[in-house]
Amino acid sequence: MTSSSTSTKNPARLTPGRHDELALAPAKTKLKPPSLYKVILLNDDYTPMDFVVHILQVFFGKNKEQATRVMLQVHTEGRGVCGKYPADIAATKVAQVTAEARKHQHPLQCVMEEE
Ligand code: TYC
Repeated sequence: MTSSSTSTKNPARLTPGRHDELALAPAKTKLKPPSLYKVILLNDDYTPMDFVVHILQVFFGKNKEQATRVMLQVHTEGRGVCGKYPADIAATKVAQVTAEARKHQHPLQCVMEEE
């Protein structure tokens, strides 16, 4: 690199006295919290209850009692909320749960819905 700070190759960057024009815009002050998405398990007739409880413990941080409660809600009502997350995290959970279910050849369905 041979050019010095007085080079004329890039006047906008290097001309003294113009650095104010290059300043970063002020930081945004009105940050909105990210939209949340519900991750939902759907009932089916084939996935074992124990497997659903395992999924809720491993991927949604539930203890055995909490996981059993959600599993039974899905079993009796058809669907249940596992948790609420920003979009990218919710999508990752859906993909992880679906992959784990297919690996064990269970038809378990997991979806996300905006709150
Ligand atoms: N209905 C399933 C059974 O009787 C249990 C089950 C619960 C399946 C929750 C899916 O998301 C589910 N084995």
